Amino acid sequence: MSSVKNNLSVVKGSSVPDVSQFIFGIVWAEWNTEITVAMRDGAIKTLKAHGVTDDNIIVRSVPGSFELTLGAQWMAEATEVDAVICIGCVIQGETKHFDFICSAVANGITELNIEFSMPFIFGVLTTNDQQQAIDRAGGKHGNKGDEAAITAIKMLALEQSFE
Ligand code: DLZ
Repeated sequence: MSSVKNNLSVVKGSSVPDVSQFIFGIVWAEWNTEITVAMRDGAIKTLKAHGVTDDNIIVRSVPGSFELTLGAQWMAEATEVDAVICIGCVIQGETKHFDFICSAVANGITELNIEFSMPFIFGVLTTNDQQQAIDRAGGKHGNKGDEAAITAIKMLALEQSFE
């Protein structure tokens, strides 16, 4: 993808290297917005804390988690992103919708990783209830959006280590 990544100097000895020259995409789902916005903002904050500028963060939304795969694919095709962080929150309901959405988005994002040979991060909460989601979107169990950003950074550092 982006050619600038070939110039990256990974900081040795640091568990999370400087990735200020990489371009990151974030695709977030509008379902359970209060959760996904907190995760999205956590991911952006974490990227910036590691030196990524606003210009190198491309953010788009999709209606629901099911649409994350196609949204991320379009982003990868249309831009120079080096990694895409996919953010969603699927909460168990009374029907089987939960199972279908979770399995579709997990499989879809897995396929994108392989198809593009690029990190597409699975930042999708799959919880039994709203409270479990709140706890993981800036609550007592941290923010999975932050963790998704760190995962993207670490995968790019891993890729760099093979070049
Ligand atoms: C339909 C639906 C339901 C019931 N629940 C969720 C959810 O908890 N989280 C989420 O991100 N999206 C949900 N959706 C919407 C689907 O992801 C999708 O947008 C629709 O099925 C249209 O394809």
